[in-house]
Amino acid sequence: MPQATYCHNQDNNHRSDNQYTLIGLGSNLSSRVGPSELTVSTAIERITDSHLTVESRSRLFATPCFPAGAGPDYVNAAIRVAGCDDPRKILSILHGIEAEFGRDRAERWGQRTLDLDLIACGDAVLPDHSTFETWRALPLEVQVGATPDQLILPHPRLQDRAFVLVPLADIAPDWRHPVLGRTVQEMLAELPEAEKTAVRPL
Ligand code: PH2
Ligand code: MG
Ligand code: MG
Repeated sequence: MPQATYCHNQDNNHRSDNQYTLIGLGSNLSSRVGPSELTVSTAIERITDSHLTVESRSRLFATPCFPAGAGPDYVNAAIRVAGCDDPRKILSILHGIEAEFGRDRAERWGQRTLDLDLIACGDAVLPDHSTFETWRALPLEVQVGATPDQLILPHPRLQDRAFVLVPLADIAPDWRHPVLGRTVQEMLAELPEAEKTAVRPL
């Protein structure tokens, strides 16, 4: 095993080998287990009980809905799962858990009981670099109405969103974006200060 690539002499959150999967959690509507905060923390327990190995979890954060006014504030968090071999299998496990928490995928865009987003799987760029680039470069007005029908990795908007990057900085500050070449910490440093301070730890 290539154990030497792990940084045993550092905080476990500062692994820079990218050999893990990053998942974002969000909720802005109560589920059967309760309000969003409880929904997100229960979902993390549920993922821990699945076949996925949760290596670390971020704090929970209250975040303003994006786009502003589209719905209630969210609770967001992120987790790091060991390995990065089979993103489509991980996605199908996540979809199953969303359904258990009452996620209705036809519901209005602004509100969801539980949203589990596959943010990154190690260095994977899916389905290929050029499709990834097309989605990453999508103008803001098109982004709101366009949903890809295939898995795009890394998540094409992760570098723009404080509600994704602030939780990620808790668990994977040194993960490096395989296309942009920047770490979570570096991407976060480029966001406007007001967007970062609007993401408040709970
Ligand atoms: N998710 C969305 C749309 N808007 N806003 C915040 N603050 N947090 C989210 O997780 C979020 C959002 C679509 O999944
Ligand atoms: Mg989402
Ligand atoms: Mg989603």
